[in-house]
Amino acid sequence: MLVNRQAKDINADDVVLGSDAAAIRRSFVEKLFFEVAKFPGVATRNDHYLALARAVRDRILHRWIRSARTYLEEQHRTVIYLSAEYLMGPQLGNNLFNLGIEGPARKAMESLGLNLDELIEHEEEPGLGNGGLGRLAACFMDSLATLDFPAIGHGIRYEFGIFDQEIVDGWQRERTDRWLRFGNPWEVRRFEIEHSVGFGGRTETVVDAAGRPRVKWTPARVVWGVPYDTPVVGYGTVTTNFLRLWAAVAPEEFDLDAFQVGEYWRAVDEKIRSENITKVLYPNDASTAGKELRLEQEYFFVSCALQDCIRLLLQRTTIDKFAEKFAIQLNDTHPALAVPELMRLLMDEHGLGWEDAWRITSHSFNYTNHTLLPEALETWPLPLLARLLPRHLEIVYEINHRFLNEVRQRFPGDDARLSRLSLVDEQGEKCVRMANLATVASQKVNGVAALHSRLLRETVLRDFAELWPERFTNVTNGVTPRRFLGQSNPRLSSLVTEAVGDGWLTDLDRLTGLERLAADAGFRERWRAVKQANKERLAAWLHDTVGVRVDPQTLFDAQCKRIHEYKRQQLNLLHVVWLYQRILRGDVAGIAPRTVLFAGKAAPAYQKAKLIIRLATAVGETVARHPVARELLSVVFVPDFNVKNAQRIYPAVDLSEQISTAGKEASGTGNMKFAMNGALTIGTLDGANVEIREAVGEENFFLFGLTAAGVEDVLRRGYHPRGVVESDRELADVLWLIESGHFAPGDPGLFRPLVRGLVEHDPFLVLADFRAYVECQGRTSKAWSDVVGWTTSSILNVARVGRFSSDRSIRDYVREVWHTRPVTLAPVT
Ligand code: F58
Repeated sequence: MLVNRQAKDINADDVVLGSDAAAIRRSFVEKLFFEVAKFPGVATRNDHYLALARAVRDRILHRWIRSARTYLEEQHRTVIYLSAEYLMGPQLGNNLFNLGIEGPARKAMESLGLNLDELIEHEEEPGLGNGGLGRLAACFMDSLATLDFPAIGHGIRYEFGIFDQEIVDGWQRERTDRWLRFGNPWEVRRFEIEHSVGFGGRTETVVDAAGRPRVKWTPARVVWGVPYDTPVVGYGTVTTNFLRLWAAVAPEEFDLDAFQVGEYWRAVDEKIRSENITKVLYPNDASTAGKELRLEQEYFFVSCALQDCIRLLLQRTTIDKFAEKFAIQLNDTHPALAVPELMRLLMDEHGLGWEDAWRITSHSFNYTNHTLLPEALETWPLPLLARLLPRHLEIVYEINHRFLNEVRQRFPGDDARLSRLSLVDEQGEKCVRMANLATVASQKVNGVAALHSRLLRETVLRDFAELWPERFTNVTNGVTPRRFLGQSNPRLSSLVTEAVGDGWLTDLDRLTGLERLAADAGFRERWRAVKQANKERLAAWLHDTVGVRVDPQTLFDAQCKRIHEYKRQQLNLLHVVWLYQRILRGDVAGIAPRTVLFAGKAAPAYQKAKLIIRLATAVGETVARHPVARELLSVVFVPDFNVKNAQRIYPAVDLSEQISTAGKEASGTGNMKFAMNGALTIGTLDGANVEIREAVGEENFFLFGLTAAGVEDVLRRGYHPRGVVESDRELADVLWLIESGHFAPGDPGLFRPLVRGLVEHDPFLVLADFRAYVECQGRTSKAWSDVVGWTTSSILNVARVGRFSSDRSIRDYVREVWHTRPVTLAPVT
């Protein structure tokens, strides 16, 4: 669509929205009447929520226009974040917070007889991600805007996000996430933009107008990608970036040929098939789906994103400036098809030769790896690629051919190395290794914590690190303190502000100012009171929604994350059962009364993970029935762990469980959120735990278990879990109690597969670490009884976690990877 360049006197500054209570009230009323089309008496809570959201969105769009205009005119290098997942969390509360207008909004609502908290609470979050990876993308969007870096996030507008989890009779039950059913007030659909994305078909070489040979791809099928933008407002700044999520729509309402010959169903079929591409998020968190539709999703959104970058670029300059203007970050390999897609667009659509196209491509991309687990490393079978993306496969072959020639020159005769480095895995079913593709095309490759980055260089990408050592770097993850401390823990935030002054939310290292107060008895008392109040709030919520009563005086011990064997919820449960047995024996000396909280979703097809949830609920029920045990112990499975629920939990926890098998958790980010809210960590030397422990001090961290090297050692020597059981009487008793059916009287064999799995295989060394874990938990109990010591450690944890702000991560990316500059904007009214 043509841009109308005559209309130049239209100025956003003519509109004064105001941010006081009266102005917000006025906007709210306007929105309720003229956008939501409701009036008092018929308006529902959702209508009020929509009206307020729209009023807030206007204020954000005001800033966004200032940002977008400046970026367009001044042509700054922009970060293009490509991620198949974004777990943004609820928007209203966070946007009010970042805009700094929560107070006036509250007043405005009060003046109308409405309660702001109820409206914030009403919002259903867009669950467009599985876990850590998607939430990291959202934290990065917040930090990029807050630090004034031009950035666009591209992703998929899944109509159904991650399933909602219910617990029915102790089992996980999945419900479709119909997050769009009451409307989404935050997004802006851009009707004037659409990109066509092809699938299948064939390629041929043709001669172009200039007489040069060019490849022409004629897809068998085309879908349109249409963008929906969600603005992301920085905290305390005008800068407002956006997340552009792509939805697939069929280009024709019907296949007219089919329709005309009377095949109505076949005609509609094609439309359904196209639009299915963005229907649903694959709910796997640590293994690849390997499905054709997943490949379609991945290609679909990166094609839209790159076509969109080129569209923007050509508004102001020429195609050869691509790499200068964009720094593209691949959030894992899910968007790695962007590499052959950019090559294709540059060569086939814009007429560049291979060398020029490759120079641009290889100067644009960077790749972040989030896992070393073999089952999570993406590979795509050649036949599938040949069928769905024939042109891209040709390009991948050519990249590989040129790359392997380079390797041959450096390592003549080293065929084994060649086959390890190849983009194509020739063993068994031939596949493209997406991590290799991403690495070959990137300026920088990073892991997400120091240990993970090292292991990445030493294992999965070892040969690449040998080839190009300078390409590898580490950027330790971080989390946004705005959402995870400022917004979700207002009590602690006020206390921190009182202690260290303003400004810490954008300069988290200022939390070190708390250190000196750790020795101040009065301050400790207030700190403790904040945690206590947060625990009471969580307890009340658990009572209202889950229907369980927990005692806020007990130690709140929480493990909240996806359910996976490598994260070792089973180890936690073995300890719980061990405590239970001690209580039954009357051996209660030194046991701190605890509430053990579990939360997290299991992939719907991951039977073992679902059985682990069942074990947690079963142990919880059994303990709750026992009159003595329940005085010292309670075990609660909190359903539907998502961003919204996470924000209720983090502020109220005393002890954070970060107990993955060393070497398996790339970083973890929940570990940071708990620590930032004053929980102490019990954990292994895995992922970012290593750095958290270094930061907070080893005396303020409960460490146990094998190291990554130790794990490898045990496995190399031959690990015999049965031997461990035979040498540990208490462990044998714990396993026996579970296997005996004690926790599943109606179905005594229920948990046998879990026990068998541990005793016979135990791939994640749960039993090997059992004794160390139980002993370490003994130390947590002891520490809990020392209120002064615990509170001191809690304060010191918060004081020293400044480096786990996602602002620090973003600054690291800017310095090491993106080389972009911040852009400061004039204020808006
Ligand atoms: C997570 N990965 C890591 N993947 O497990 C965690 O250690 C890290 O802190 C986090 O990334 C951020 O770096 C993760 O969440 C997924 O959810 C993928 C979704 C798509 C399929 C494969 C897993």
